[in-house]
Amino acid sequence: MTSSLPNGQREIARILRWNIDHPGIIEKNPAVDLAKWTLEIDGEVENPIKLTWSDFRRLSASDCVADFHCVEGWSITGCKWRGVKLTELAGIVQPKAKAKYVSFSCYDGYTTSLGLAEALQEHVLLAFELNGQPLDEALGGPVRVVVPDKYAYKSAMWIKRIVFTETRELGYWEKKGYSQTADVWKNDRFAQWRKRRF
Ligand SMILES: Nc1nc2c(c(=O)[nH]1)N[C@H]1C(S)=C(S)[C@@H](COP(=O)(O)O)O[C@H]1N2
Ligand SMILES: [Mo]
Repeated sequence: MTSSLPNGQREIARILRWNIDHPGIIEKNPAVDLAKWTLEIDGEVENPIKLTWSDFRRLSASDCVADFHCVEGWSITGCKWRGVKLTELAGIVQPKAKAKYVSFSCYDGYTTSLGLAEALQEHVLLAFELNGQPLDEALGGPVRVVVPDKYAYKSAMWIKRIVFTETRELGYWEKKGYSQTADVWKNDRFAQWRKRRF
């Protein structure tokens, strides 16, 4: 994987991840107590749910190895994530036919969104482990979304709520002119209006 980074990306060492200052972070590391942690999944679904930590950990888990690409140009290769597939959760809540998008909101107030088909790709995970360790709070623990092949601003840390919607809600970075689709293999970084302005 190291030999095939997308255009405009350079590899950095895994250890540096903890030192990067993310301008996107609204409030650094919202401490989420596992006893109080909940994940709500609702919107245009047949069976809205609110999971506690023990509910969530009873769901079957899967592994995914993927490179991680920030839109600012750094990549970390070979991240070994373990988590619950979003398709698994969608199977429980049953999105209605009119659900076309998925919005993610986080314990730090951050938001992002995906098209339904993008969100329901098999490799999209709600990760609770990275490289065999419980996911560090600084990297989005206890649970974050991981969306391989999209710039990392789509991979919401400290996930709190997932809402299936009929229309697209723009997230924190998307409102500032970053791409809604964010496909790393197409160098798809900015919204059209932002490309015209800069
Ligand atoms: N809740 C939340 N999720 C977020 C962000 C954020 O500020 N808040 N920043 C995004 C951006 S821009 C990046 S690069 C990655 C950083 O993830 P990492 O700390 O695991 O490298 O998280 C993404 N998810
Ligand atoms: Mo980023």
